[in-house]
Amino acid sequence: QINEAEAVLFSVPSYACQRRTTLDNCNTTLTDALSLLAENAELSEEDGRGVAFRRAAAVLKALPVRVTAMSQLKGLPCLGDHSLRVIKDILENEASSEVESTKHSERFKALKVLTGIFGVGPRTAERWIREGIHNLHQLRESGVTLNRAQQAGLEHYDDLNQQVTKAEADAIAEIVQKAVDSVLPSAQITLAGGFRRGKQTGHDVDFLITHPEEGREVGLMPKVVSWLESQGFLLYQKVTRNSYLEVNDGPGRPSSNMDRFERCFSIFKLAKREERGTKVTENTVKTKDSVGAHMHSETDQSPPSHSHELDQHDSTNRRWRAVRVDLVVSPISQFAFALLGWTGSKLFERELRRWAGHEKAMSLSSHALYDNKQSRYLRAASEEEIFTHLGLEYIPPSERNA
Ligand code: DCP
Ligand code: MG
Repeated sequence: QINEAEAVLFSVPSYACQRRTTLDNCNTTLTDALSLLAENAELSEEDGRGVAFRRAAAVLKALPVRVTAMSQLKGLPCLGDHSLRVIKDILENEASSEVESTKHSERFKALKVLTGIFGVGPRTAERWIREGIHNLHQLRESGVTLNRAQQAGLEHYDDLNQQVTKAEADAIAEIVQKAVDSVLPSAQITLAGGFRRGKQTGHDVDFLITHPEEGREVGLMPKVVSWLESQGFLLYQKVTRNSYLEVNDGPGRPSSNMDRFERCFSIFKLAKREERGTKVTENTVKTKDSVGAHMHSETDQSPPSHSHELDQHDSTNRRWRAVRVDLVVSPISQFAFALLGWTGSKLFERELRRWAGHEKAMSLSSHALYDNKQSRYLRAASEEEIFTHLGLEYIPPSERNA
């Protein structure tokens, strides 16, 4: 038993962007529990509750020791009554009854399965549940109309719900680099998202693309996508156009947190490791008989041989797998903001924007930083400069895992 005197008290600043949060988490039991409640709230479109649980979990992730007694939590920020109740339950009884009943509830399970389909958000899932659709089988039988993204999501459900490894992310980086080199030499790609924070797995792979000369990046996305498509690397793609400079809310009036870069949501057809071998670029791109050819969709449609059947239905006998990839093109003048905005974690991003707005009277987006008091934009050529503008100590990507 630990008494008050032995309990070590920690001083934790209240914004996640003021803290260093590595991937070493001493409190996974507690943070998993709080994250599950956060997820449930988000799936139920109760975003306020979701954020509260996320913030509480993030405080525990930042602690250098495992919490074993409530007394250790004294003075810590962001721990509301509800989160404290859950933590207490787990410390005293090994498990929280609320977490357990949520985890096993039909509603939560159905929301998880349905939103696990690429292209399906909480609102669509909720509607389907009301129509009695709780799983993929019922969805397939229901005859509801799916959009193109959802069709691809359903088709590649198992692959897309299997974590992407760092090795796979690196293999995709090689392909994207090759694509960019082919259509605009000296354009640069940067791995962002969780992998940039040092995670070994992720739900997708995020890339930023830019060019050192402002303006040269214009029109780049369609060319990159065409190249990838022509090489048989894409199972699905949808490019959304940059509308940052469009009429209604130009730079002076940022209307939402959504950023407006040219962005491609895609599903890659990635050769499996055995097939990729060590020379992925040579195999997949140059050689006709190699994996690149297998990756061509026409090849897929052709002779329905026995092995082809296996190819389609049994992932262990397939030579490729589907991986979600996001591509974002940014002009170099906005690149530091794009990089900061696309590195995450999601909570870290949210906290940066909250800090900027509430503490500094500034508006931060993935495009720019606006100082409301000086009524002007603050330029930055690096993430470090943005932290400096914000009056924050620089936190490197590996410590943004809030
Ligand atoms: N991002 C954001 N707002 C969006 C889209 C993305 O703030 N509308 C940022 C925060 C994320 C990063 O971009 O960290 C990438 O988004 P992901 O959903 O891919 O998140 P991660 O890469 O952190 O997680 P995972 O490892 O599961 O892919
Ligand atoms: Mg990601």
